[in-house]
Amino acid sequence: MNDLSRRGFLGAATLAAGALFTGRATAASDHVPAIVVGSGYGASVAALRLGEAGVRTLVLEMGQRWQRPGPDGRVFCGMLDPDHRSMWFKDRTEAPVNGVLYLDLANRPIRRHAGVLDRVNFSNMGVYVGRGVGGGSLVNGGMAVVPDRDYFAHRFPSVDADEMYATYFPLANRMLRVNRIPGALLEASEFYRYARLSRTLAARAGFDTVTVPNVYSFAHMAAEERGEAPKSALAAEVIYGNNHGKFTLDRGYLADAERTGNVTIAPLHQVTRIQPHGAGYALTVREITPDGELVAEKHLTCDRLFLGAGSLGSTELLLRARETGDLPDLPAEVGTGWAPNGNVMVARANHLWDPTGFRQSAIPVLAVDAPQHGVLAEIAPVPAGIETYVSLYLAIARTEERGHFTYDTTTGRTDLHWRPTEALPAAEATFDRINEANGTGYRYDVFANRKPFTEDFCYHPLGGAVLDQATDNHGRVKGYRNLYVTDGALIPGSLGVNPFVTITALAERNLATILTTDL
Ligand code: FAE
Repeated sequence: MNDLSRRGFLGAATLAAGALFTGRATAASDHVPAIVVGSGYGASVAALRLGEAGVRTLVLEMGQRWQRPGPDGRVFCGMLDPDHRSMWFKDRTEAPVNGVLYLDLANRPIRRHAGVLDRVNFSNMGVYVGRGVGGGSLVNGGMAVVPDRDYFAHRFPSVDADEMYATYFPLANRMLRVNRIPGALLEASEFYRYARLSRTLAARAGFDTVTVPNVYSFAHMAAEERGEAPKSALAAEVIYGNNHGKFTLDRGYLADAERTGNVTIAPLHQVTRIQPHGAGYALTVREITPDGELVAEKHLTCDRLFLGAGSLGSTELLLRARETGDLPDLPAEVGTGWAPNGNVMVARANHLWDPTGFRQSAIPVLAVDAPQHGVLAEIAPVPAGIETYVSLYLAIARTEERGHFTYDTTTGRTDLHWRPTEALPAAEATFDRINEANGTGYRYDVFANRKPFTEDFCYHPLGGAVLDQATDNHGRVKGYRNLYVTDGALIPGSLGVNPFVTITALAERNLATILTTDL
């Protein structure tokens, strides 16, 4: 698709959906051969590969299908003017960056609605996740990074790294349409002044800066800058969705899956319970309206169940099933091995002679590499529309620390037990050095906690049903047959880079084996 505008895509998708709902695997029928829960990266891979193999498959996604423009002509609201489309059933937005000069500029009251971004709040950790057909691909920054090979091999000793790096990472990059920013755009665009400045300051501290590939089309971005394409990245769109330019899963894997004729996607369908049913599973599913009213509670059965509800979603479903006795033979490892990929967000102050630019692309393209501290720090935008002199970073620290989840059967609540100790000192060491080299300091006015570092939220929840621990070496859940995990829950807490390429590649690897041996 050359034109990545959502409105252009709408026509084709509506036709496809119309054709499919006359098809065979719908959320109204009781039994389907395969059900995929969720529609993020791992789920989308499963849906496509099952569909191609001729397996009738139903994808149950709790969020909306983001296609129809609102009265303002946009599918998604902007980051600077959030409305009910922004967040998942909240009274007020909960953006990660609060504002500048201690002013709460980013957040405002909103109507409760099935918005595209959720922040799931535990006692000392807020986890951001995408909600909708396409999962995290709808809201994320699009940074598509293959992990360092040695670190990958360290994290996944049971996985054949040769095969991953020769076959599945390249496949994931192709399927996700990963591209790199052209040098001319990076070096000349005023929208990347903030990134170039951070690169200069990092170099003074002796750190290299690397370019980060992305699924946002840089051809589209260049056309945005020339005024020849509708603006999205250059109009401060990210976290609440991009109206143009980003190759999200609903345009890639999921559209391909629907085209097989075997896959149906049911949005606004949340799976709440999994029980055994013959050799397969029975699911309890809540269908809601976009405003949260219950449409129906459904009971569906399947022969094979693929959990792609994300690290939090898949872990919670399994944990609840084990603790309530629905699936008592699930292993003790379910609910363990979780961590936020060492995420720490950092705000630095720049000198008045070093402006970051009041116009900033919302799509990050550079990262400071600090291997001596085990940190890769993405240079993030602050597209506030005013000069802020703030440099923002998402540091990803390599860590060994892990948390775990518990489920309280009386309240029905899932709790996260998480004590961070490693990521913050690593990020501090990196940015102390950058500040020392440049005679600069930190900003205390940007985050709600009034600190220059935040480790109380993350974008990269990983683990909970870790590969080769809670599952076998290909995502088959231990203790049960025909039950699979296919998403970020498989990843043991830390990757050292942004995770979606790895989640996709690992799901491709696992599905290739499952399809040839199990089906
Ligand atoms: P995920 O994409 O989270 O999809 C899970 C889906 O399951 C969601 O659509 C849920 O609504 C749905 N679901 C959950 N529970 C249920 C249920 N019970 N019933 C039905 N549906 C359910 O899973 N990663 C990168 O690599 N690069 C980036 O630049 C980047 N930036 C990010 C920025 C933001 C703001 C956020 C929030 C995340 C970012 N990430 C980034 C993380 C990335 O999006 C995330 O790792 C993947 O989306 C996780 O993929 P999964 O397949 O695990």
